[in-house]
This record gives sequence, C-alpha cells and structure tokens, in this order.
Amino acid sequence: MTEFSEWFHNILEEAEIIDIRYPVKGMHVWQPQGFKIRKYTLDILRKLLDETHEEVLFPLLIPEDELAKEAIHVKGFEEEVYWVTHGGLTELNKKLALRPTSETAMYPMFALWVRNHNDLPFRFYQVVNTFRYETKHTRPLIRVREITTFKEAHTVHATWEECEEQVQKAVQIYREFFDTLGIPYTITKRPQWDKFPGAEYTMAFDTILPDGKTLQIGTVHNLGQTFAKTFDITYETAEGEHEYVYQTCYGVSDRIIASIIGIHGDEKGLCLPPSVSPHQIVIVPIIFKKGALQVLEFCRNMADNLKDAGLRVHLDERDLRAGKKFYEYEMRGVPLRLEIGPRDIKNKNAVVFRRDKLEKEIINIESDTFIHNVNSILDDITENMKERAWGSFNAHIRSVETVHEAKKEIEENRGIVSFYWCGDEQCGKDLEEKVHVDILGIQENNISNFKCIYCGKTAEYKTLIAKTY
Ligand code: PR8
Repeated sequence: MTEFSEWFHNILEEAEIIDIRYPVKGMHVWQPQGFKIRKYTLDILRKLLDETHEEVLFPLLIPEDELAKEAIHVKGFEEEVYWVTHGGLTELNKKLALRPTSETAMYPMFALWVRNHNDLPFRFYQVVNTFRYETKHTRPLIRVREITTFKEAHTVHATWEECEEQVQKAVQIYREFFDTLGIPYTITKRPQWDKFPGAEYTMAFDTILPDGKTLQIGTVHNLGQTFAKTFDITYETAEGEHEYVYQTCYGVSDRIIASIIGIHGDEKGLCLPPSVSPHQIVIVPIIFKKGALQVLEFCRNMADNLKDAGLRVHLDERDLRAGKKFYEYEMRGVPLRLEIGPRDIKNKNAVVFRRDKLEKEIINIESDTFIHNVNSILDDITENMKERAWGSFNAHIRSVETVHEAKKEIEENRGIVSFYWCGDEQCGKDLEEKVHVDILGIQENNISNFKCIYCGKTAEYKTLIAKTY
C-alpha cells in the first residue's frame, strides 16, 4: 500500500465517503455512500445498546456556568471549547458552549430525574455531533473538530460495585461491536495523566492503522462520584438517607468508520464487512447482443429473490463494459459480485467474486440452496476479514526487555510494544520522552518477579506503548 495517509485521503474521495472540501477546518460532509456505511455501523451499535440502554437527545448548547462547575473537567476541555457569544447582534449575557461532550449538559438534568433508589440504574445514550477545537493536526474521520458520530452513553448507579460492573459491561458491548466489524483492539487502563478529565479511571480500546500508529477507538470511564458531587445528583436509600450516585460514561466516534476503512482496505480500495456495506452483493449482467433481454430478466429476478431474503443487492444495468463495473465495485468494497451471462443461465452456474480474497468461485444459481449459499459466503467473508485483521494486528505487538529494544522496535516496525513498568508517573513520562511514544496503558496488574525496564524498580504492570494518532 502507498503511504497510508495518502491512500486514506484518496479512497475517501474516490469511494465518495466524505467530501473534505467543506470550508471549515476539521469539518466535513458525509456523502451518500459514506452516510450509508455510517448508518449500518450505527445500527449494529444501537442494537447492542438498546438491550440495556435508552436513547435520549440533549441540546447542543451548554451554559457557561454549568460547563465550568466541574473544575477538573472544564480544565481538560478549556482549550477545545467553541463558544456562542451572540444571538443575532445581541451579546448573550451568558455564553453558551457547543458541547465538547455532554456530561455538563446531562448531569444537571439527572439531578432532577434521580429521586429514589428504585429509579436506578439509569442507562442512557445519544448519537450526536460534538465540537472540539483540536489544535493537533486534523485528519478526516480521525481527528475532527466536529465529531459527527459521537455515540455517548451515560449511566447512573447506587453503588461503586454496580458502577464497576457497568464498566465491564460497557467494555463487553464495545468488544462485541468491534468484533462484529472485524476491528482488532487492545484494551488498557490509561495512565492517570491521560484519563478523561473528571474520571476515576479510563479504559481504552486502541487499534493499529496500516502505518503502524495506534488509534484510540473507544473509551469507557468510571466517573465515581466526582460529577454527582458537583451536580448534586443524589438518591434516597431504602433507609431514607440521601447518597450521592456513582456514574460511568463511554463513547465512540467517527474513528470507527476510519478503522473499518483503514484496516480492511487494500490497494484496490475499500473492502467492507458485509454488515456495513451499502451493497452486500452486486449483480453484473454479462450482456451480448443475442439474448440480452433474457439475461436481464434473469438478473432482475435473482435480485428480487436476494432482496426478499433481506440482502442489500444492486443490479447494475448500466450500459458500460463489465470490466469497468468490476473495477468500480472492487474500489467501493462490495463484498460479493455475481457475474451472470447467457452461458451461466444455461449451465445454472455463475461466477461469484469475493472482494476479501479477490478470488472467484462457482456457485449454482438455480438450486434451492442458492440464497443459503450466498449467505454462507457472506458469513465466511466476515470471518475471514476478522481473522486477517487480527492476524496482522497480533503480528504488530511485540514484547521487549530493554528500553533500547523498545526504541528500536518502535522506530523500525511501529505497532505496539509491551514491557514491564513500575507505574510511577515521572518514570512513565521520562520513558515516553526518551522513546518518542505514548504509553497506551496498563494491560495486566500484579505482575511479580519483573523489573521496570526504565527505572529498574519492581514492575507492577504489563504496559503498552506506541506511536499514536
Ligand atoms: C468522552 N464522554 O467524551 P472521550 N475526532 C474524532 N474522534 C474523537 C475526537 C476527535 N477530535 N476526540 C475524541 N474522539 C466521554 C465518553 C461521553 C462519552 C473519540 O470520552 O473524550 C475517541 O476515540 O474519550 C474517544 O474514544 C471517544 O471519542 C470518546 O471521547
């Protein structure tokens, strides 16, 4: 693959995912193809969340005094907030922030809603756009200033234990979500200096993009009682006492789409998992002058049957060379292509092309099991894409025993490097500077009999580092 960032920009344009020419830095336009991928991806996530969460929708604007209430939180976001200062020509007497995230929009309302222990737990989520004035280099879908696909969940619990349990449940939901998409990940506990502003701790999912840099694709935060105390969110216990609640929040963003594109794509373009591909199957009629109508009729009938079976099918009847169509659908990442000509109809067999393997197979097109066989191939594509992605991901995680080795590995091979670390903040920061990396976080606790590779003290953690986005 040519340089990843160039490839990524080209494919976003060629496959009409998003248009980056919108004249505000870090803000882009979803085009129909991209929007569909986004929609199907969100459908998967919504389905997972709807089992235990309820969807809500809060306003975009947050009053300055609410945003400012939680000191650590506001400090974390102060350089990233966009402000609305005027209504028309009139200066507002209270500035309004465009939400960078919605804790301070939601929690004053939670304080009104939570009354009694019987009300708990609350599990809400919303899918909205949020705004962050990112000062680091912006990149489409990866680091944007308008995050258009911000899925944020917020939960409220009566006890610390339930809150901890919810962190695990959220991690499990995201696992299932990324597994469905075939996106590999590591899960680590972020170092204290890199946790979400206001959280007790942060668990993060990171994947590796083809250039070897890691991308944070999801986070789960245990907020403890920090926000409950700030926004006075209390409940009445069975004994009639008032206690502060415990909270979690977790989010994913447009980066999910960036990972689908980046991780599965290849030199030919997109390679989409069937679950999110706008078209799962494309039928390309192979037309000769003689018998053209018969072929078209057959293909229309086949498309109808596949649609009736719940599949997203496209029949391309355009008067174009088949080769040109093949090129286009390969670039757009359509998982399956059926090529149907007069001879195939006669023989009851046709060529089916798999985008993941770039291989052709023969499929019987008139048997009762045709639909079943198509579904099996689609499932196999999903499985194969997932396996391939994990294979490459695992090959990019290596463990090292010295700082020198860590540096060499990162410089030569990028990816993720794991080693033992003492957990001390200063030691961690020195190491980050020396190796020019970020500590992703802690993967394992309570390590024994190992020494920190940087300071030599007793190591407590298995830790991951990488060059990050
Ligand atoms: C929260 N509050 O906000 P988080 N462009 C694209 N994706 C981004 C960007 C950006 N500029 N900044 C962050 N993300 C919590 C949890 C409600 C929900 C992505 O958490 O600040 C990151 O992948 O960690 C991150 O995992 C996710 O948004 C949530 O952001």
